[in-house]
Amino acid sequence: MNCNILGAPVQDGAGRMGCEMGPSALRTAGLVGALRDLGHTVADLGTVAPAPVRPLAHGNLALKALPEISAWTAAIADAAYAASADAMPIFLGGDHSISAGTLSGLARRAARIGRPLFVLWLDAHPDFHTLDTTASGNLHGVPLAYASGQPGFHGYFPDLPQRIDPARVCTLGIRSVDPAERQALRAAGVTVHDMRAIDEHGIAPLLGAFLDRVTAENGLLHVSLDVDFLDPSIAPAVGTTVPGGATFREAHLVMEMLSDSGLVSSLDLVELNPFLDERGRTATLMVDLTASLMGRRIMDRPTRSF
Ligand code: HAR
Ligand code: MN
Ligand code: MN
Repeated sequence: MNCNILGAPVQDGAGRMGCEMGPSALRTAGLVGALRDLGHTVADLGTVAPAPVRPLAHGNLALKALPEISAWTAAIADAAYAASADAMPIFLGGDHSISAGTLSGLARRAARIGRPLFVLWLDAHPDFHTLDTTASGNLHGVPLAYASGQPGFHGYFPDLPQRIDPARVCTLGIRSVDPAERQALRAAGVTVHDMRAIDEHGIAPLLGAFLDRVTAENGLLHVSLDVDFLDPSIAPAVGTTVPGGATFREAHLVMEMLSDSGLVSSLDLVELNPFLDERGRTATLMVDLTASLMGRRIMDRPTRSF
């Protein structure tokens, strides 16, 4: 496969600094080499340049860095559209606000080629706040709401070329949801597989059912992997740790099943804060998970097994 690597060193969407170093840490942990070892052709397209910032005033006074994140979203959307023309893009965050841009650009690409875009959101959080409902004001908490056309972004974030149907979004690993998000997720029809569902059923059947839906509609599949999907004991380098996350094997199993499916057309690696890491172990784990997604195997498995 041909892969396009693109850095999006955004940190203003998170509550603390450090995600700006995410792309460097993922490169240092050997992302490009790992992909090449698996036989992929990799182009490192470098770093997205932010668009000019213009002043924006909003009634929610808690909002932080709205002009900056709005500008980043415009730049990243254009870059994502371009990077998805001829290859599988892998976006290196940066906090999760970058997905406002990646999802926008990828939705435009999917519409252009006439296929539905599905999203697998691997995260402790659904990131389904609007500009009006976020209480923290941290804009890494809004990208999924924005990209799926929830109200209140007009005039503040770039107008979406194409919204993602929330019925084609599956969130997995969720364990921190604010009341306004809970209500909006239900109303919009997003599939939410929280950690309790994973405990009760196991992660494989939940993911398998979603992949069957993508297959049935001949969809494209974007995967957005937030570091805090993982349990903090294995992935400490994130500003918003939540206990009770995915285990090492649950995370690799998700990636292995995604690889078997052959459905994944784009990937975000987000929220890595190298300032909080322990000797690079979280960056290394994110690279290893990407390798599993891109075909690394313990043993050969000739047929799909779920
Ligand atoms: N829901 C909380 C808020 O809006 C926490 C959002 C945290 N988001 C991320 N990415 N870290 O998932 O502030
Ligand atoms: Mn997130
Ligand atoms: Mn999160």
